[in-house]
Amino acid sequence: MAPPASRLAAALLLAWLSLPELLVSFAHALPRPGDPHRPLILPLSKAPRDSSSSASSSSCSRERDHHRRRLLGSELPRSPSARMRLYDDLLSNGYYTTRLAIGTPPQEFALIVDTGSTVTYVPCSNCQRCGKHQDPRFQPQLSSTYQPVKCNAHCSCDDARKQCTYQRRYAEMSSSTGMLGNDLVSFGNESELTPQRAVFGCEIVETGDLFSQRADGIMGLGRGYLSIVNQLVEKHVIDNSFSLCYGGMGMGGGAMILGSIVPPTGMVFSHSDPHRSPYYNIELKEIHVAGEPLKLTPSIFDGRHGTVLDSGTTFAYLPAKAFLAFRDAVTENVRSLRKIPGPDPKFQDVCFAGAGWDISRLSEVFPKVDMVFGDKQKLSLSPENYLFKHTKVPGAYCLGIFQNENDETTLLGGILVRNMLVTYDREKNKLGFWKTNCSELWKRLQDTGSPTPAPLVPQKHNNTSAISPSIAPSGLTPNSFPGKKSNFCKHLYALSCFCTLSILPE
Ligand SMILES: *C1O[C@H](CO)[C@@H](O)[C@H](O)[C@H]1NC(C)=O
Ligand SMILES: *[C@@H]1O[C@H](CO)[C@@H](O)[C@H](O)[C@H]1NC(C)=O
Ligand SMILES: *[C@@H]1O[C@H](CO)[C@@H](O)[C@H](O)[C@H]1NC(C)=O
Ligand SMILES: *[C@@H]1O[C@H](CO)[C@@H](O)[C@H](O)[C@H]1NC(C)=O
Repeated sequence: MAPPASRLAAALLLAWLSLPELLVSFAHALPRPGDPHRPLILPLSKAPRDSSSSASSSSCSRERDHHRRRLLGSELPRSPSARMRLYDDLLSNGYYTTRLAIGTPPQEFALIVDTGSTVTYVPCSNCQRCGKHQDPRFQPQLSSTYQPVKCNAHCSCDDARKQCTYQRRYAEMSSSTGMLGNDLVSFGNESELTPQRAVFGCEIVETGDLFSQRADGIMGLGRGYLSIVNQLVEKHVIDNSFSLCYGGMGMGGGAMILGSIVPPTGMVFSHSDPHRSPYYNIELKEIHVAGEPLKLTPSIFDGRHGTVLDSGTTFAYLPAKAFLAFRDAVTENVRSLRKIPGPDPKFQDVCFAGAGWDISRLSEVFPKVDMVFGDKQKLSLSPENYLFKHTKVPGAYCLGIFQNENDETTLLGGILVRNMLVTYDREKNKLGFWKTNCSELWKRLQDTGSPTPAPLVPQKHNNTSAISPSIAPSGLTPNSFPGKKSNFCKHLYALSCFCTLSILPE
């Protein structure tokens, strides 16, 4: 049910799309700090700001939509976006990170981009129990703009009843506890978005995977007051949308855009119902393997939280019946390959040897998999969206889709969206998917008039190209094989405890 205003906006958008020259002149006319060429990106340009909405939700309450429409006058208002590089890789790290700077002068962090949670947090200089991560801890005392979030009626307070605290608990003792602070957050010098004040967590205690992981912390992109997206949208500095593009198998890295983009032609959409669950859900109806629908009723993908897209989860998890049907159909279609044990004897991975080195030729060996959404929208997956490379046997690959043991939720993690631009259009309550080379997507973003790509952070290694994934931490042991154990549990727990999360002060 599109309100009239958004239909008007859609019409304007169409008109705008068909007039790229107009866009060019507008873009040049708009006074903006920084490079005037930057917004000239097609097809990945930003949408004109037809409206702004702020969708806020308390941890448990339904999402409320306030549509604060703006009349379009002679000027074409638009919101800047933050364009950020992604680093790391699914197989070596189990996650993708971005660089976020907090404070004045900025202190930089590598944060896991996580659409499945809300609070953004980094280790604090006075942390009592924090692991060794890739950057120094945040030092509030060195930031001239830092403000503690003072204790108030709406938050949990520290013992001194001075500062608000937050706590996230995950399975297996994984947890993050800390103080809420407010400071300028900056999105890198490749973003148009200027530094903005935001509430974030300064960690005092971290346990489990949050303690042992190399990344410094989490950047929460979920739905909820403390989400960085909600905060920026609340302040009307970005449109109510963001996009992630995860680099492919063997590549890693990728790109993130906070703010809206014009959806590329051919983007496949699914409705995402904010009332269905607090997570970014989609309407998954069918899965096809090699063109054949799995014999399942569509309701199987609607159990518990429904089908949830969680960028912070490594792999994908289907309800038992759907998993078994999927596994059997894939196995049936790769008869030429040899079934072998997985890299970690603790797990009963389904692996196949003899597929060869060349990732680009995997689709000649492994079947095409399609996901069918409501409205019959069909998204075709490549083998890299459901397989991961066997870490011990060259040329072998394992199913990166598992059985969800304890839960009827269909949980789709990062693997499913490798080399896919995913737009989380919170304004229009839909998620868009577009197959692309996410390594080149970033290059394309760069090639549209902006200066040569500059690393967001001074590179520690001379040789680490900013586009390529950062180097895997050395000393990766089979035991630290990412995925099922760590991220799965983490998010399984997250899915079950969303409502107990922190309360936004003010
Ligand atoms: C990396 O550095 C080494 C030695 O400094 C050099 O020989 C090599 O060409 C560099 N590689 C790239 C891709 O810049
Ligand atoms: C961005 O910042 C890096 C390091 O902070 C710097 O080397 C680079 O020149 C900057 N790039 C631009 C386009 O300002
Ligand atoms: C994507 O682009 C990168 C960089 O141009 C290239 O190395 C890689 O092979 C491409 N990946 C695919 C799947 O085409
Ligand atoms: C970077 O390059 C410089 C000069 O080429 C060299 O002295 C230094 O050891 C290199 N550092 C790393 C981390 O490779």
